Amino acid sequence: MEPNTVEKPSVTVLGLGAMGAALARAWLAAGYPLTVWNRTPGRAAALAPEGARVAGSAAQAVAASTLVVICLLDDTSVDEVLAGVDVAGRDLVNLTTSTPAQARARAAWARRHGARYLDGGIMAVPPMVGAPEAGGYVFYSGSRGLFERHQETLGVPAGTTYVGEDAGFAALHDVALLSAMYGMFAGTAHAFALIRREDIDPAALAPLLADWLVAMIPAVHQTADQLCSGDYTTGVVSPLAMQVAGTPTFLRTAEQQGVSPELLIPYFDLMRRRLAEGGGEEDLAGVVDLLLR
Ligand code: FVH
Repeated sequence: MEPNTVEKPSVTVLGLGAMGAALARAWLAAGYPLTVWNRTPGRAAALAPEGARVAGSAAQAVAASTLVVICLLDDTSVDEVLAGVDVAGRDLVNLTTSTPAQARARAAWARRHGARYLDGGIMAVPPMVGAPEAGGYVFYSGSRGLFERHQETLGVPAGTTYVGEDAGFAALHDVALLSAMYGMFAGTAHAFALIRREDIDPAALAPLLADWLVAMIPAVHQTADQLCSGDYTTGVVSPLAMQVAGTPTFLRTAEQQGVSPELLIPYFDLMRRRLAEGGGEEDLAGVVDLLLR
């Protein structure tokens, strides 16, 4: 086999919590020269035996590489770490979970300070990093040219999905997917609560629940198609009128099982409102519009 003679670009990672450390280890394992910094120095020192250069300050770490990856707790910690640091000429990639507005403000801040900027939203948990088979990936948004320049390096810890020039879009996609996830977790919590006091093994319900949720996934695509076309009645197999008629059964069952309906009620209320507005022949796409303020 030909030896790999192409020099790998140097990477700096600021923040070595569970996620930052996983990212750092993925680049180290792939042979990238890596400089690390963390507020609590022990976390950086732990990576030295694996080949990382440990910077004495965030400023030194930023000075060590053109590509600087930031993975801190939140936007406030990014403020604190970058305060007074010279970022001119750097390519900042901020993987810290942020709101779209925070991401856009950070991009503007980077521009004012002479840095290029990409924002990222990580769709993975730490064990999925550096494990391509796990399917984890990161949304990126901001300069397409900058993304393409670093795509190979950024693709080492996890897959890359570029979602647009607007720096806020990675955060928006991240939050959209995670919000849907919490809706699913809410439904799952309610389902387990319903059987909690019965002689039903949660481990027996789990595969049934998981398979049912997977079977319902096509509804995501149908909703998107309906939102795109503006016709919410095409392809409807479970009309809203029928679904709303069924909601008392869900609420009575919850009551009989001694389970609070608090996770279901807000959604049922929206379904009823849409029905009252004349959406009985639709499926559930109309709920999307009711959420818009
Ligand atoms: N871990 C996960 O499952 C999720 C997966 C999806 C993406 N998130 C986001 O990734 C960011 C980092 O998360 P993390 O898991 O690494 O978080 P922690 O293990 O809690 O580490 C936090 C790091 O941030 C440093 N830090 C916090 N506050 C400050 C500050 N004021 N100044 C400087 N550094 C700060 C902390 O340093 P230390 O406590 O070790 O000194 C850690 O390095 C995050 O946005 C997730 O939402 C992870």
